[in-house]
Amino acid sequence: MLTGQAVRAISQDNGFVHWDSRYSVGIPLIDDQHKELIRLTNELYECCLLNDTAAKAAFMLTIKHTVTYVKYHFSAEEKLMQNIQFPGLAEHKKEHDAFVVQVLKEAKSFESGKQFVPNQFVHFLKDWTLSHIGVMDKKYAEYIRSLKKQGLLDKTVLSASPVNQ
Ligand code: FEA
Repeated sequence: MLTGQAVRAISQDNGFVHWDSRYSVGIPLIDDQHKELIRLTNELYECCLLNDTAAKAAFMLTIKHTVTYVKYHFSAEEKLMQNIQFPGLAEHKKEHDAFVVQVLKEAKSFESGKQFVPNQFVHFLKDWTLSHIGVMDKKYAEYIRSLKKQGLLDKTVLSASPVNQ
C-alpha cells in the first residue's frame, strides 16, 4: 500500500501544479491553505499516474482528506469575509457550496466504481481551484487592501485562525 508519505515524496518531485506568487492573496494564513490544496491536487495526480490497486486506495483516502480540507478552508475564508463585512460573501459562498457538492458527487461515483475518470477529476480540481483563487479570492483580497489603505482594517482578523475545527 502506498503510504501518504510515499505519495507526498513523489508529489514533491513531479508536481502537476505548482504554487506561484501570482496566486497569492496577500494573507499568509490563506496562502498556506491554498498551498495545501495544491499539494493535495498533486497527491491525487500522482495516484492517477500509478494506476494500480494500492494507488486506488490512496486516491480514495486523499479524496476524503481533500473534501475535509476544502470544507475547512472554505469556512476559514467565509469567516474572514464575514469579519471584514465583505459585500461579495453570499456570491462567494455560493461558489464554495456548489464546488463541495460537485466534489462529493465525484467522490461517491469513485467509491461506487462507475462513471469516474480520476485524471479528469484531478484536472477539474486544478482548474477550478486556480481560477477560483484568481477571480473570487482575489476579490476579497482587493477589498482587504482597500480597507488597509483607508486605515479601516483590524489586522487581528488576518492572523487569527478564523474557524474552530
Ligand atoms: Fe474561496 Fe480559496 O476559496 N481556494 N480555493 N479553492
